[in-house]
Amino acid sequence: MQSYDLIIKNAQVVTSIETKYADIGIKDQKIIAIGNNLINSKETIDATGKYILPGGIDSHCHIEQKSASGLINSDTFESATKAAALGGNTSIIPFAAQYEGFTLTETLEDYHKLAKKGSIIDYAMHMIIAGPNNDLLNLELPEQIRLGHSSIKIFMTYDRLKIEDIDILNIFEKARDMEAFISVHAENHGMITWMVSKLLEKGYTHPKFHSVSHPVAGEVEAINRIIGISELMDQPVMIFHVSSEKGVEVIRNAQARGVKIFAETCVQYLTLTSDEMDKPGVEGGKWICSPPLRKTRDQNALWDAVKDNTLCLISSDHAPYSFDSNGKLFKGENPNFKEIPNGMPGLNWRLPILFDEIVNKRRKNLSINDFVRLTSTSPAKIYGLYPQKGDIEIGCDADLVIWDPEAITELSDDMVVDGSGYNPYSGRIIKGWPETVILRGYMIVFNNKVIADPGNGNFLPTKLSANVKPKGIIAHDLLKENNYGANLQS
Ligand code: DUC
Ligand code: ZN
Ligand code: ZN
Repeated sequence: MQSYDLIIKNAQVVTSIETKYADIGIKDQKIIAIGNNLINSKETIDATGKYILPGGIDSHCHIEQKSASGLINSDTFESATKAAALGGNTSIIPFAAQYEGFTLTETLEDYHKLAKKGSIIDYAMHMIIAGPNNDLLNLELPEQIRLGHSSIKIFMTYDRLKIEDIDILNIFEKARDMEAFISVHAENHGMITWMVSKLLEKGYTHPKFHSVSHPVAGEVEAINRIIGISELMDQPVMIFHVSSEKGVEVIRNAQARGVKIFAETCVQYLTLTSDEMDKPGVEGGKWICSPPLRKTRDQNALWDAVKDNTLCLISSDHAPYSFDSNGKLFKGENPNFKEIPNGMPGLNWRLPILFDEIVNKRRKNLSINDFVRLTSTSPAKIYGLYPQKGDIEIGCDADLVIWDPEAITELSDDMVVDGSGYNPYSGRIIKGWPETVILRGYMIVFNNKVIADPGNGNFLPTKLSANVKPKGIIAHDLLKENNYGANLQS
């Protein structure tokens, strides 16, 4: 008779496509049975009245990363992944940020050391490329893609990170040739720089002016530009952290005419507005992130776009800075909005808040299956982790989260285990909580306590997923083999 290491009994098993009562049998870190009345296990969990969902995958989070301002996020891989696990995640995709003057290889080695030492959950790794020189593009990149880093992030703004269109085109060409996917921070750098200087010149220094300084027009322009480049090169992209109604419109229109682009938003853009920054003193700096929080109207449009799949996943963009001289206030007690580092904590809060919005409040009539799709299955499918991650099926890693749909929690600063020391959602009362988290068959969170050790996480090498491959209908004159069109007869 089949024996198991662990059986979870009597719960409703939820995937991106169905919800059903079943027992789940686990052996050697994998799901090996889904059925009724499973028996013969070393350990059994009775999950009556609960839901079992695939572990959350937060595919956009910054951990121990050197920011454009030179400051490191207020987290270690240990603190960040504890927060992530407590928030129902079993995998993350943080960044290795390469700056001008550093090789991609040494950058990746550094971040891998940190992740290997501290992470309590599994992780893949995006590569940020900010200094795309010839050696990096021709020698390092192919090797790193081969080693399992199939995702590249580029920035169109931030002084030390942004790259010019010519470099974007070079990276797109390489990515297409070598089978990598590209994500983009799309905001117009010139517009932001100009707005900031005009506002500061007039003495508008309060945190609330951060939102004005990143105009929606800048997001729209950069999204349009990156779509044009993506179309020219037939290289699909992920547009990160879409924040505005107008940004969504551009993406929806491009998708409608057949451009293969993907877009995400983040929990903060769906649930907070720029009013958060309008608090006395510099308190509002806690909510400074880029793109900035927008208006209720934008929030509504983002939910509509989640509903119609214009936005196909929801991440946290976790990028915490403590609210003191080591973080948000590193330029002094009374900084202007531009001197406050950009970013908010979110690894711990993304899933509980979205569960409340989607499953409990039924926002836009989304379902619990949509919740799984947006927060686990889609990130796995897009970034090359599927079917190992992101689903509950025979053969998948046994990454499972037991949700109590009835638990009521008031979010507070006291709950914070990440390095920020504050909870941007403090005071919010939510229903539903990920009470038990299982990674590859081992319990890592039980009764809201982390019971795993740092170093527990495995690196997840990725390959370009078939879902995000080029369409293969590139204007054939753009192909190198055709000399970029130079030898075509008209
Ligand atoms: N914006 C980013 O682009 N990255 C990290 C945090 C932020 O606010
Ligand atoms: Zn970004
Ligand atoms: Zn980010």
